[in-house]
Amino acid sequence: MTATGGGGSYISHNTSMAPSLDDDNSLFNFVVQDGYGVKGMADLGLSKVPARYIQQQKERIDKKNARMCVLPAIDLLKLEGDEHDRVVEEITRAAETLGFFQVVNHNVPVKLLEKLKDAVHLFFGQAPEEKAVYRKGLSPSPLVQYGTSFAPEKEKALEWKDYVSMIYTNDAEALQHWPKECKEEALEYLKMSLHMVRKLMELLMGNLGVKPDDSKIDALIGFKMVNMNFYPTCPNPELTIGVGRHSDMGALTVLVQDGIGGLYVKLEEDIEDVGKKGEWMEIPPIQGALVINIGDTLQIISNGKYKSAEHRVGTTSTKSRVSIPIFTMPNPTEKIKPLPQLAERDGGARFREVVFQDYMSNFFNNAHEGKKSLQFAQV
Ligand SMILES: O=C(O)CCC(=O)C(=O)O
Repeated sequence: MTATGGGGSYISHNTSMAPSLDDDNSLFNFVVQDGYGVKGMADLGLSKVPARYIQQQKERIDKKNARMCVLPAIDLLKLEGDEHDRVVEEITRAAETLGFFQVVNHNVPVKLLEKLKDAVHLFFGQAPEEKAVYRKGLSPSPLVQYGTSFAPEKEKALEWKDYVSMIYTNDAEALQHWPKECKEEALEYLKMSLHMVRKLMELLMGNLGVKPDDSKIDALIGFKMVNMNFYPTCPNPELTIGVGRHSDMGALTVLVQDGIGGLYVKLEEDIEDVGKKGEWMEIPPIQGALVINIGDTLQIISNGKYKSAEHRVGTTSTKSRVSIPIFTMPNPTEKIKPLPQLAERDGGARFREVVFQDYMSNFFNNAHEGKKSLQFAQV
């Protein structure tokens, strides 16, 4: 079977190292097992995507009809002045509706964000064997994992993305184990972003009527991971996706995207001045801004008041795209459940108590499927 229905070769040049892309097993071994990734495959010079990457119609992104989310970035500097209350209101409203917002004046130097994006290109621009040392099960450190797609063994169609995940334990281990091409930039980005994450958590918890204290916030963001995503150019962007529909499982995600675009969020309900329930909107790249999104953990503890955002990523045929999310999550042993005062006020808890490790295992053991992950905790 071929990508676009016709027979023949996928590869227009450089065939000496090419696997047979008409053969699903050969393709899977090359891209996933051998660690060539989508980039290694795309570098062969594909004229069309292999069948394993063709999404069902309902998963494809109708880019022509998707609107841009026009909400302006929130200026965090204004939290310090007269407009404090209005800015808090903007943040909490975004958390209660779209689950996504962008921020500027976040205190992470814009120059650092630029260096970080360059570092991502440096890492993924290496020869496949340099990256493949970090493959699952082979990586010299449990803190670092390189891979492709999200759950390749489980997915009906593979995602057009390579990634490297770096778990944070402490600075020394990060500098010792994270890949040398990006470790300094990634660590600096994480540490500088965490000030903002704490501040946002304080505001969001405060809005739930919880007096923010450090230990409560630590419990919700104790586990931190920086991912670097690389989306190679794709010959058939209309047929593929970079990341399938999902919500993040943690508390807050911070994300830098480059200028290519392609991040879409779904409206869970009608939102005044934004759009209609069920609509997908693109979160436009804003130079120097960070994207923040609410994860399932905040939806659970707020008893559904905050909305984890269902989102996905498209592909493009013009330029490769990079993004760098920081996932902040509860520690694996942490138990999460709706805050008792909210459950009481709402006439019952909408989610059961879950040990975060179990939530994570369920998340990673399934292919992306929108907000289905949240069902694991639903009562
Ligand atoms: O690349 C992006 O903009 C989003 C990435 C994402 O959703 C993820 O890595 O889970």
